[in-house]
Amino acid sequence: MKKYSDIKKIEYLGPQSKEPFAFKYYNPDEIIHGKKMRDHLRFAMSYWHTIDYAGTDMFGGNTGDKTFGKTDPMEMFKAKADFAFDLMDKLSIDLYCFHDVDIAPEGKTLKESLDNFYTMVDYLDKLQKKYNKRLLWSTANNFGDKKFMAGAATSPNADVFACAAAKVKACLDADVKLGGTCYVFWGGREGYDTLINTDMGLELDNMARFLRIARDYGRKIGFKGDFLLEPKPKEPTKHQYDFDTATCCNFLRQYDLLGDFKMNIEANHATLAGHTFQHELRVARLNGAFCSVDANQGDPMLGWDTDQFPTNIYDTIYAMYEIIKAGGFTNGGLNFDSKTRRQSNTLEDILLAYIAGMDTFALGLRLAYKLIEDGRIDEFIERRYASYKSGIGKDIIDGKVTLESLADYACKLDHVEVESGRQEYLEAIVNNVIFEK
Ligand code: XUL
Ligand code: CO
Repeated sequence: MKKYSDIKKIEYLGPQSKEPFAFKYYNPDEIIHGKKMRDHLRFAMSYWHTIDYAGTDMFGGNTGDKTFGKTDPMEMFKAKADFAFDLMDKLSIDLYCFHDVDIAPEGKTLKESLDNFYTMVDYLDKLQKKYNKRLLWSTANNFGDKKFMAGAATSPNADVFACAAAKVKACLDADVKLGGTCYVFWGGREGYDTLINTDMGLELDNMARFLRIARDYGRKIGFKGDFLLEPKPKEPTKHQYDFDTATCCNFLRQYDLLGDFKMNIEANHATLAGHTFQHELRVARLNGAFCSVDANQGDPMLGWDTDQFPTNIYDTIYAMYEIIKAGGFTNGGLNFDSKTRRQSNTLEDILLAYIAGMDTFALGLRLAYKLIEDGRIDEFIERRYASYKSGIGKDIIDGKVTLESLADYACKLDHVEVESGRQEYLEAIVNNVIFEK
C-alpha cells in the first residue's frame, strides 16, 4: 500500500473503484439537489484526534508519532499545523475545529499558554489564506488541566471559573480572527461524581452565568455565529449536566439562552445517553436548535466514547434525513470527532479513515434524498396522523375542545381502532431504497 507522502490528492473515482486512496461516493463538486456535495456536508477535521492523538490509551502509550520530527515545542506545533493543512487539502476538507491546547504548546503559566496560543492563531491564519480553508469552530479545553478536576464554570472554586473564562475569551478571539461560524462548549467536567459534595443549584446557575458572559463578549467583538452546547450524559463525570439535547434545550430555555445557543450533536454521545443519533438530531430540529454535528460512532458492545470513524450506513442515512429536514447546515458542519483505532497507527491510516467516514456520509446524503424522493416513508407518516386533519382531530389542533366536549365525543364512540404502525414494512422500504439497482 502507498505511503502518506506518495499521495497527492484523494480523487473521486466512483463506487466501482478498488483504489484505497480514492472517494467512492464523495464527489465534492457534484451537485445534488441544487447544492455541491461539499456545501451539503461541510466536512471538518478535528485537530485533537487527527493532529495530536498518537494512539495512547488507559493501558499503553503511543503507537503512532505526531511529533513530525520536531522536539522544540513551538516548532512541533508549527509542523503539526503544516501537516493539518496538507491533509485537509489532500482530502478536500474545507473546515477544521480545535481546542486551545490542540494547536499550541502549553506554557508554565496560563498567560504563557495564551501567548503561545495567539502566536499559533496567527500562524493558522496564514495557512488558511494559503490553502483557502476556514475554521468551523474552536473550543476551550476546560477539562484537561488539574485545576478543572471539579469542573470549570461549575467548579466550587471561583478562581477556576475565572481561568476557564480567560481560555474561552482567547478562543472567541481566535474564532473571530479565523472566521469560525460556531463556538462550542463541551462540558466534560460540568457535572458531578457524587451529589454528597455538590451544590447542584449553584453549579447550574453558574453555568448559565458563564454562558451569558461568553455570549456577551462574543457579540461585543463581532462574533455573529452560533454558540453551541455539545450534549453528553457522562464520561469523564458520572453525570454531565448537558445530558442530552432535551436537557440542554430545557436548560437554555430556563436561562433565556436559546437562540444564541444551539446544538452540536455527537453520534457517540447520543448512544451513551441511550438515544439514537437520529433521535438527538430530531429533538434539536424540533427545538429550532439544530446547528452542527460531531460525526463518529460508538461500539454497541462498549459503554464508553470510542469515537470511531462512522461507517454504519443506516446511521448516516437517518442522520442526513434529519439534517435535510432541518434545512441543512448553515453555520454548522460535519466535524469528524473520530480517531483512527490504536492499531491503525500510520499517517496513511488517517487518510483511509477520513475516506471511509466521508464516503459513508456522502452515501448517506445520496440515500437520504432517495428515501425522501421515494416518498413512501413520509407519505406513511402523513397518513398515519390523518385523523388530525378533520373532525375531532382538527378541533383538537385548533384548540376548540375541552375535557368535557372530548368526554361527550368519546362516550358516543362504539368502536376505536388504531391502524398498524407497519414498522417492518417501513424498514424493508429503507432496505429496498438502499439496495435497489
Ligand atoms: C468529548 C468530545 C469533545 C468535544 C469538544 O467527548 O466530544 O472532543 O467535541 O471538546
Ligand atoms: Co465532540
